[in-house]
Amino acid sequence: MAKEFKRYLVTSALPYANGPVHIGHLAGVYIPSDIYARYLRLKGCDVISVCGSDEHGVPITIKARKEGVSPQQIVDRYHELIKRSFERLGMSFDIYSRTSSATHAKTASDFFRKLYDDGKFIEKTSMQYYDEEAKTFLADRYIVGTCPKCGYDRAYGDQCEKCGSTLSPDELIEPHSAVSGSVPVKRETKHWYLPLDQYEGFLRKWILEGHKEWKSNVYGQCKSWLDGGLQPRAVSRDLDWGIPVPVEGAEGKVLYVWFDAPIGYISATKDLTPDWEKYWKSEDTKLVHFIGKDNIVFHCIVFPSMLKAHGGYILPENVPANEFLNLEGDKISTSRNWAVWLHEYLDEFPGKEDVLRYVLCANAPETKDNDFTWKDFQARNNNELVAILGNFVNRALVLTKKYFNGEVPACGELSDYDRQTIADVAAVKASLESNIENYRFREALKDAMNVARIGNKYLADTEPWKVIKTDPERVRTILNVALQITANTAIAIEPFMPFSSAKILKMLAVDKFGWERLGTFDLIPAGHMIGEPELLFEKIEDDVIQRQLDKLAATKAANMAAEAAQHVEPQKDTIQFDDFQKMDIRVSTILSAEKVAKTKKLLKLTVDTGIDKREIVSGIAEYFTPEELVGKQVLVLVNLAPRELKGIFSKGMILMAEDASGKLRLLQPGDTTSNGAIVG
Ligand code: B3M
Ligand code: ZN
Repeated sequence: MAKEFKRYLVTSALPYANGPVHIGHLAGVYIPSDIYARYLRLKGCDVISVCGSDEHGVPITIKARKEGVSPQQIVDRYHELIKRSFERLGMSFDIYSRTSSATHAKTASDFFRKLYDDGKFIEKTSMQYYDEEAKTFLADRYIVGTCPKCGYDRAYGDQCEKCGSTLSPDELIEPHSAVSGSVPVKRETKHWYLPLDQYEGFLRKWILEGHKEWKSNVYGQCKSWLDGGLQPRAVSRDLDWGIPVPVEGAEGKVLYVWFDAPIGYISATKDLTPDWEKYWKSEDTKLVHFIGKDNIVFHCIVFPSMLKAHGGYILPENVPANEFLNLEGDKISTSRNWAVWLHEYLDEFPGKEDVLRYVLCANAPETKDNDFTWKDFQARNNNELVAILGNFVNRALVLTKKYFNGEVPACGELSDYDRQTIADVAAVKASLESNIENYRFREALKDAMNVARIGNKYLADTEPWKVIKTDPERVRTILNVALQITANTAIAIEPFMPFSSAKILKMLAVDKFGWERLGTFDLIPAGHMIGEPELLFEKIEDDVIQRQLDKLAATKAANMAAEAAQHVEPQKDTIQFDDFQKMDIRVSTILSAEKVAKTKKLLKLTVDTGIDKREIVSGIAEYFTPEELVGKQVLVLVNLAPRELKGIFSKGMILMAEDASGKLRLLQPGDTTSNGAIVG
């Protein structure tokens, strides 16, 4: 029998305030958590939902250095952007706090100090990488090198972004400073460690025995961490940005960001309510952490061990972490700008907040990584939201307006089909509740949409627009039932699409219903006057999607160019001057150009080399059109042995520059030069 709880504490991973939020964050963490919190509120539960910006950590200080501003300026910029974006998307946190707040500084430092005073830490002096140029120790992302697992040459000291491995700076091959680029030296430094190994027994019992119901991706990751054996983990860093370690002699040291950030949930709750302790310290509270899979170890192993070490706090009842969302088949990446940024979406798709909420829930990576494509976004909007939900609601309201001047008609004798339809809608509730309460939000969304699907089919089957001619009394019943289903739809979709739910209630001219009314059919009384119908959703046309695809294509091209610029072919073997002297390179003008039939890459060029006019076949058709080339002066290697290509006698070679991405560029003399001029 599932334990009954008196209240709920819902936390959502605190986004780093070093960049905007993107669709991967939303699908992984924030949409699920908002659905869950909204549902509990609708049911009248005592629930608080807390979130806030995670404002410490090395990525923020690196960005600040790059931009020549202070870390505080970085976090102020992104805290506001993220907070505003969440509000615009209808994220209904009860508080969106931040870890640079005074409450958090005190809460986190007191938390550390208690563990310190209770002797829960190990103090250890070790040799750590130090950048003598920048005069700073190199923690986590401050040090880069080659990943020992996959060979990626820009792996960080704490993690390889390419293969996802958790690393330590000592594992990096050819480590160098991300601050100055210099090769670091080792320097002695003292830090405090949480001896996670001492909590293995507690964690095994609490998770592996006590929470077999956790999602398999979460349970599995916890099991492998525990089976791998836990090591003491440093909870302080040599940094000047963060919460100072509250111990004498710890100048220049701050709390490790992953020690302080989860405590941010507690400090946010303190800022929200003086009753914060009943949420964090009572076994009658159900604590649920919504996170992405890369945060599982911190929320299931590290933070619970901290709470256990501190004492007096409850532990999470569930941590329904999602996997990752990809974008158009590629991993979403902030550094490569490969993302759909929430604030840009909101600006480019005004009024379509619920479309994004719907698509990201329908496609959520709940058990495995999943892919977001703009084509799927368009299809779900047009074929599901417009064609089913929007169409049903619009018909029910417009027909009531048309046939009864907006007055809700009385319901007459119900037919068997009417009764079956009503029973089908009522039956949705149990499945919808079970799916939400078990964090199966994709399935829950299908249930919620089923209410509209049933309503849509009911109108299509009963055809009131035909029956009105012969039996207006019957139409009164049909539309009364349809309007009750419309009101049920508003309740069922509220956790998922709050904006559309509110629009339906406004068109029905009724106030918000409680969850307990879902599945009832006396929601809209006869005689009630409905409001003005308006379209809930509009079709998204191909050109709108193409613009987004073009934007991503431009990003990809920019990334390839940037990648290429960073990757230069190593120099070839040394040659003698005489070897070079053998080559005869002349300035030449391209007189004509045409595609070589039945080939994709070849162009036949007629070139004036100053010596003669000759034909040259060149494999550049994928980079240049014939029109682009005619009249251009280029450099030609004229004494290359002639070759026959596709029946054409090619005498010479046009010199090109090819970067690592394979893109070709013409090599041209800066000023117009006479054909035949010798290049040497
Ligand atoms: N700031 C977000 C991330 O790892 C991290 C979550 C903290 S939750 C306490 O993407
Ligand atoms: Zn790697």
